[in-house]
Amino acid sequence: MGLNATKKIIKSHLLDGDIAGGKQITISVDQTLGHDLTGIMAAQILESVRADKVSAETSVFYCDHNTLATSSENADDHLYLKTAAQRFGIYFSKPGNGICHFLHCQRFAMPGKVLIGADSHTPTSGALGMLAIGSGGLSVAKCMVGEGFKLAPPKVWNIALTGALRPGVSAKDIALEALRIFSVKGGIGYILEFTGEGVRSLSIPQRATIANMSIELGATTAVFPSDQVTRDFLKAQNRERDWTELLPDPDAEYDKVVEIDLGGLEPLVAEPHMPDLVKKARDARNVKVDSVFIGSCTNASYSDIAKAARMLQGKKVNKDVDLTVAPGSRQVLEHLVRDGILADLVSAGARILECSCGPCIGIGQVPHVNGVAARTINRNFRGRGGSNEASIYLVSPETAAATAITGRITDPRDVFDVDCLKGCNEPEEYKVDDSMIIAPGDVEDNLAVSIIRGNNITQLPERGALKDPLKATVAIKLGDNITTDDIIPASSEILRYIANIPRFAEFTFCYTDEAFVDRARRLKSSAIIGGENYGQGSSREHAALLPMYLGVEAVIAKSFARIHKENLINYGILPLLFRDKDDYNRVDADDVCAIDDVYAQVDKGEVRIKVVNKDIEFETILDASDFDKRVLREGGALNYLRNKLKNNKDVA
Ligand code: MIC
Ligand code: SF4
Repeated sequence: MGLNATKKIIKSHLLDGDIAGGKQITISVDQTLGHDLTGIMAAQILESVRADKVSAETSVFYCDHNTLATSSENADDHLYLKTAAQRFGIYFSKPGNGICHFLHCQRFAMPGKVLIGADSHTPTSGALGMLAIGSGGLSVAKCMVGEGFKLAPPKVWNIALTGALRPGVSAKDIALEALRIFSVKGGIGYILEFTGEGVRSLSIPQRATIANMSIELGATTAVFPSDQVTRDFLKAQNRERDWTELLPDPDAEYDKVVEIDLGGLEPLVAEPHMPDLVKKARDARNVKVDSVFIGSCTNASYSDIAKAARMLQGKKVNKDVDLTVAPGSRQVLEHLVRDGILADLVSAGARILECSCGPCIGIGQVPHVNGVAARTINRNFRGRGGSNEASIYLVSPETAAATAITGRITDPRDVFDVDCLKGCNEPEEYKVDDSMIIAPGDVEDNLAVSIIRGNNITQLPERGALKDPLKATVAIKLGDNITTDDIIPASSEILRYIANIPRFAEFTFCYTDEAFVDRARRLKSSAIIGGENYGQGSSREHAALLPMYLGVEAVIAKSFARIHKENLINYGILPLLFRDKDDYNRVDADDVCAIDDVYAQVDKGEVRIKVVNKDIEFETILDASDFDKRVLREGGALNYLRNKLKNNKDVA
């Protein structure tokens, strides 16, 4: 049997383990990325473990999330990130240059290579036939200094696309359709590999939209083939030399196969507050909307915005709607300006924002209380847009434009002759200008650069080895699908303290349970009870680091999202699974959980919990590799890395 495209990449990068076996494998890493939230963390880690220069082929820090700098803390963070990039030999993309995933596809992504990024939407680069996986800053920092990336045994799910999209139906609708069918948990444990004649009809930005939202399905990543479309895109970016073909063997095997007929799709929306609450746009037509946003790493390409602009040409944005547009990168913006498309948008009444994440993460354009927004972004969790009371609908650029005109969720085909969108394609040749990227080579002596650390940037908290025995009181009991935005919410007000752990920690679970922080502090040693898919969403490792800082020793849940589980292990918190999910009902907030012989039980992967105050016991599973168990015993990956780099230096 032949190999699929995913396994071809894994095979060529395999450092340890067997691609056909059921155990964790280790792969080598060619590229890494981080940004002004997660990259700060990665830089703090590199400093804390006294790393020299990074050794990955290409490492990039993008300044794209907190670019508004509404406070001096943000500006301090940017200066820290820039100087740390220069010190450690990392590319630095200046604010305004664009959103990390967008820019990575344009300027760095390469077929057949492995990218590990400190952001959950790193899979976007899978559009170019890369294996691009999101992880926490700590795991990414490890890859930067030459450690391989550890991956659960990969199961590959083939999504075969047949037919072609009809006008007015968008790549976003393919992602939403997949969410409708498979849910936010459907992809857990899988790498999605897209094949079929339908793929050939999709441009790289369209493939990027789909790969981007693979994380919303819970998947590890998504891989597209590298074909003539990929070659043409790289040529248009003046990077044809980076192209290699990557196709599955004709007799490639997959763990699962499904087919989606693109010709049968309709414009869709995801209702608040989960990306899988999908229905037809026409069935949501009574929803009145106050604001519309076209942008984010999912939908801010030239063709996305050109289509929306074509629909708005000669029309006005509805009087009750606020329309904002943020192009994905400066390259996109420049093409829109040169082609007069921006003028059409401005004349229709759109407000143009800078090329950054912005409203997607509540940095600007926070909806009013109980406001309703339609956005082309990828997640609509409660609180995501900076307000816990707002409702966000996920839509395509075409649906966004139609909605901006009517003031209600609108299927684009109901207000526009969508056949006229056919000519809105990507430019044949992009205007390439990397002057907003500072390359490592632009600095004479990297090791001589001093990192500028503003007052807001604290040292990372340290913790000792895993306690044995362990006693922890349940500080909070939660339901299913708890997101990292629930654990530590976004918005500029909160994220200004991203590098100041004691201040940032004050916001832990602030929307869910205002008393959590005080309780956890008082308890000193605590546990969290979660339902299914605990920690879904972003790679925000502060969702593990802050609980660790507040004394959380274990999270006991029905299931975990992959990146968050990695982050828990990295920060020395035990991620335990209820063996019998009904035991979830037997343990409550304030119960005292005790674990004896912790090291022995961790090694066995089976941990028995005694609920002291109820005199009951139940079994949990620690589904972790031998390496992860070692990291847990050492009290987390920071301790592990510190010890390892110190030993390497001692030997040298
Ligand atoms: C997000 O979309 O939630 C973010 C902000 O990009 C995060 C990164 C972070 O929380 O720092 C992500 O997706 O990983
Ligand atoms: Fe930025 Fe939003 Fe994409 Fe996260 S999902 S990288 S916040 S645009």
